[in-house]
Amino acid sequence: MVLDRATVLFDVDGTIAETEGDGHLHAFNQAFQEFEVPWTWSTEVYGELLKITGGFERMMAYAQNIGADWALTEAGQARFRSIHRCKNERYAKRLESGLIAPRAGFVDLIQKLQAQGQRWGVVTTTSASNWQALWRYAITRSAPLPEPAVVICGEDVICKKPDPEAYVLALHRLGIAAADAIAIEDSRNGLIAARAAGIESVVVRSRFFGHQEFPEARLVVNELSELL
Ligand code: XBP
Ligand code: MG
Repeated sequence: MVLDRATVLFDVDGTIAETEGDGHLHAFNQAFQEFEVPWTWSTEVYGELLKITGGFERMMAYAQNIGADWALTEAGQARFRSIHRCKNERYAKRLESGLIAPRAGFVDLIQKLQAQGQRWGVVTTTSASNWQALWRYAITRSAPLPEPAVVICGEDVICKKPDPEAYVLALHRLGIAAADAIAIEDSRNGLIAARAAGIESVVVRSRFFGHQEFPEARLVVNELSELL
């Protein structure tokens, strides 16, 4: 069995659910419209922007790319903090409407880990509110699941993935060594973060990162159900 460690740490976006295209991207464009920012991100542009982890950081990187200096001033950044909050509210609404489901095999995998006496945790660079909305409206909608033993979100760290900080913090909070955990990620940034924390990793291919190469992964699968 590949998931042969006492604790399995899951990335969120792209790994537990395909949240980016139907969720975050749509919500970003909604927020831009509401705040009268003249930006509409296409799927192609968003695919490139996903190299930047963190929604706020992503907007700032885009502003820099297109020379929108007005967005980078102190006042501009404060406005984009509000736009980011609005994006997350719109994202939660989309989840509440039942638009996004966990990836195939996720619920079964958590139940199997529980039956085998293994713990699971969440290590993500998304905002805590986004994780809570996914947990409430998508993951536990149909089946009750054991709560994760640890949840690390974007607000918990100074440096987001590919920095290992989120994984190092998860190990610290769990009081375990890297060798006692295995991570499941969908992106190169996430894989690099987990490996830099010394954690073996499995990659599940996702819509936006499926084409990437993952030489540091222990295994690459197309669906979580392959890990059952
Ligand atoms: C993915 C991310 C996140 C989301 C947006 O995180 O980079 O930034 O796209 O979330 P992961 P926020 O794959 O580690 O779950 O807008 O809340 O930052
Ligand atoms: Mg991800």
